[in-house]
Amino acid sequence: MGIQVYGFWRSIASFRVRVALKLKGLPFEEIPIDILSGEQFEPGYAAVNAERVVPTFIHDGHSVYQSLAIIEYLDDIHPTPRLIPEDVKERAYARSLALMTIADAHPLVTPRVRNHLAEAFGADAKAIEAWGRHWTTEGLATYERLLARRAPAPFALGAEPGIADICIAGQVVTAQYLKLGLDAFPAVAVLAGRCFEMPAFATSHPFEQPGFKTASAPH
Ligand SMILES: N[C@@H](CCC(=O)N[C@@H](CS)C(=O)NCC(=O)O)C(=O)O
Repeated sequence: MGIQVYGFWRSIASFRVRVALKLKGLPFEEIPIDILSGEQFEPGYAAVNAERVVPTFIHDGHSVYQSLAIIEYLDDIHPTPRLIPEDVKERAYARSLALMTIADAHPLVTPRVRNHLAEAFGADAKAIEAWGRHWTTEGLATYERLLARRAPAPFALGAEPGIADICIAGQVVTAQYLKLGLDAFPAVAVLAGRCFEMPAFATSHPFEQPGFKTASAPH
């Protein structure tokens, strides 16, 4: 049955899973769910994912949700190359870096939050964009401070890319959506540049996905 991923071209969480699968060389089928048009709420997908978000990862019929849990699962079923270190302290540091995007910065700019800002508080497109720019900048600034304390060598945790690099690269993609420059975040820019030199990252970029070419919504 192999691996299927319900995802969306623009989804940063889907990007994280896409990169992880490609770094491990695992073939997968991506099934698009258009989260901008509300397809995540249709009964078919709502039955697949109780939270009504992407990604949903399916391995031999077994479902896993949440990009961090999915990447941990991938390390368990296919340990090479490891994306989360085995060393306890390094693993905690890798998860800390990952969660700064997964738990803190990224959830604030998802469609459900942007839609709620408009519907419950009357925020217009300009206000919602300012909101997104603010929280995305906060995320970039946190990463920049952390990379200044422990310099990439050359990736966030050492010689090979892992979950921390995947998450930082995803934060940079969000910045690209919002046309935020990275001049104030040079360490983040260099690290992301290094990541996107690798085919696993480059071919996972949202703008490289088939759905991007046919997208009618602004991005
Ligand atoms: N924390 C989740 C993120 C899930 C999530 O918010 N996904 C977004 C796309 S990146 C989504 O499906 N949003 C739908 C919505 O906001 O309505 C993960 O890392 O997998």
